[in-house]
Amino acid sequence: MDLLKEILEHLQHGDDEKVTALTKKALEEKIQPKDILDKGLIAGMNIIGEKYKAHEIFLPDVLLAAKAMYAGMDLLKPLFIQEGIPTIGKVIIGSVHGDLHDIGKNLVGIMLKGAGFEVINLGNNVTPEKFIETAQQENAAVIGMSALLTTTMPVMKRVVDLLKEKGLSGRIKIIIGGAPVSEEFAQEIGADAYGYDSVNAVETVTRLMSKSR
Ligand code: B1M
Repeated sequence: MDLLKEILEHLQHGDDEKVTALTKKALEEKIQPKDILDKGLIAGMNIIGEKYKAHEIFLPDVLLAAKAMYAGMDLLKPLFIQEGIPTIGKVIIGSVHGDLHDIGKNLVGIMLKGAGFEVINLGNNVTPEKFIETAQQENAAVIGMSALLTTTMPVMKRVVDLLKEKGLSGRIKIIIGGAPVSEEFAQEIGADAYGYDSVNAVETVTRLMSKSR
């Protein structure tokens, strides 16, 4: 079995030690970190999502798989983040209030850091007020919000509205993302942009930054 397939399998079994060992081995064999992430870790997590949806597995299984995903990501993280590059702008990121999913959002944070942005990661379950207060205090150019639940998507609109109420629209740009979110939803709520994955989020934030200068 090839290494990436093995990572995908062991991630599904929630075996973080095996995932760590295999990720190390894949790096030693010069497999690209992006391939380890996409074809091993994310692919495994997607299968977990399908199985969970089909009631073939339960929440504890998903949690264990998420732990294994983080074990692999910890090794890849430094490779995506080049040390010492000057920051090209500040971005506040977080998963919206009510949402505890943070794997995708953290991935977006890692990629943004790797691209030279200063990233302030507020974690998960972040209130609209917290997003905006922090962006103001830190003089950030962009707020990035993530939602994985259809029930938490409306929080994104509250942030957009609050920013408008405070007269900050345009000065602070908003990008949203997460599996149930779409370009149409971003337009509907008045967000500045939608990012469909972590690579696209970097391209989009770069575009937003150049507009806000
Ligand atoms: Co939950 N969960 N979960 N879960 N979970 C989903 C999202 C779900 C689709 C599973 C399913 O039913 N098939 C479903 C949501 C259904 C819906 O709303 N329509 C669901 C549910 C129902 C729940 C609970 C309600 C279950 C329960 O308690 N009964 C509960 C809610 C908790 C809460 O948030 N309040 C819950 C809990 C959990 C765990 C805690 C067990 C765990 C989260 C652990 C963690 O994050 N630390 C978990 C997980 C892991 C998942 C699945 C299986 C995987 C999510 C993930 O990490 N994907 C998920 C099923 C699925 O999505 N296939 C599911 C990998 C990650 C890399 O992808 O996050 O999409 P993703 O991020 C991508 C893009 O979306 C994008 O870039 C990333 C990289 O490509 N992106 C952005 C994300 N944010 C972005 C921001 C941007 C730009 C791009 O700009 C700022």
